[in-house]
Amino acid sequence: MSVYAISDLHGCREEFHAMLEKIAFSEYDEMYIIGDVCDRGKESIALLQDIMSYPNMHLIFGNHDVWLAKYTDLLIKGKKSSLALFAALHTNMDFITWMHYNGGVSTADQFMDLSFPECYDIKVYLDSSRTFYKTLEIMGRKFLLVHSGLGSYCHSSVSLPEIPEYELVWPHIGLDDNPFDDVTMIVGHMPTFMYGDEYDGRIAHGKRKSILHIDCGCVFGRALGCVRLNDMEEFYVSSSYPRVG
Ligand SMILES: [Mn+2]
Repeated sequence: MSVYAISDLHGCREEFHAMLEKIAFSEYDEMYIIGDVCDRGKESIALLQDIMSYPNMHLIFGNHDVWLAKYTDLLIKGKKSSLALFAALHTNMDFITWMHYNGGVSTADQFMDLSFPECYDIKVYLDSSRTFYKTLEIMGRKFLLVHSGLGSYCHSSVSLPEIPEYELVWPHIGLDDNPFDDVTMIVGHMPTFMYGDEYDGRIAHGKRKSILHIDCGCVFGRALGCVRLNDMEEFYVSSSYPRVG
């Protein structure tokens, strides 16, 4: 049995399935998706539905998953009458930020094209899988999986349950921002090319601390990265998206 971590799929469904094939993902394996399934890419909702169909895939929320979970009710209302959406677009800055600046429009369109039962399935899934970090121990090695890192709570005396959700999905962290000496952190959120050209399209490793940044910028035309936690082998699938950023 192998345990894998992947992050920031952002609707890159084709690349995700290519990765599952590459690693020969089976029913005996586990996959942790460290946030941001939807937005920006082409097939956000179909990808989310694929993930929902695997009992051995586990979602840890990222900021984009928080948005979708927060607004499923509004989008379902919008299917009945678009007035609800118009009202939100005039009054709700957070909704506008998701829609206009973070790729939410295409996700919302795809969601509202579904049948009502499919919409409710997604709502129930997101409500029941609302998780912001996961600790694991594999082959004697301890892991902490979290979308953006520990934000301003990055100190070794921190108690994970006390960290506000916002700090686990939003702040951009440094390459070495792991406060623990005996825990390997696996994070996404920040495409690795933003840490420097030498990391472009590759998983970035902390220089002094045990931390892997695994968002290789697939939706920005780089690559989809995945790491097998049993032996830390890395896998890559090239992106079909145009290179931006
Ligand atoms: Mn993110």
